[in-house]
Amino acid sequence: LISADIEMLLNQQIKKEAHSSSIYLAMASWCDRNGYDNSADYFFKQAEEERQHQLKFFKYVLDMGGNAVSPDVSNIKQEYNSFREVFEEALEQEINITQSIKNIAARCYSEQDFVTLEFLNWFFREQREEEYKARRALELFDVIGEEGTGRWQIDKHVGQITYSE
Ligand code: OFO
Repeated sequence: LISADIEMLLNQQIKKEAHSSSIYLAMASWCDRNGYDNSADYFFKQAEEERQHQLKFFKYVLDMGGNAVSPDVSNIKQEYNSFREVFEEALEQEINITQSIKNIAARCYSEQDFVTLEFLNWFFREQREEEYKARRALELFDVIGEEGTGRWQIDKHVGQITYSE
């Protein structure tokens, strides 16, 4: 069983993961429309992963006897000022998500909910990877530079980002 407080925090997280998924879908659309096909693929994949995260939280709440609420998602930004801005916001998004999961874990500690804490561990590992990939993508803008065919090169390398522990 989970407490009403944890249930509320997990439902907020379900909404955040759904929101993330929609943000990434908008980023995929922007990248595709602007000729950055590899980056579009990268964001399609991220959108899919966030959807899976949403479902993982959703099922956990139900498995623990709680009420999982299907979230409303609104206010998705559809336009970006630059290719770089997309990746800046993607990194910011991941950092916020990590912080949000940390806040749930802090609450779990204070009420000794070790079961939910253990469940959250998977997400901390996942966030390590997601933050790494987002940071790596942003670094490409400085390492390669945006002049000339730079953005084309950046897009190409975004498609090759991998993470290993
Ligand atoms: Fe990458 O945000 Fe989900 O957990």
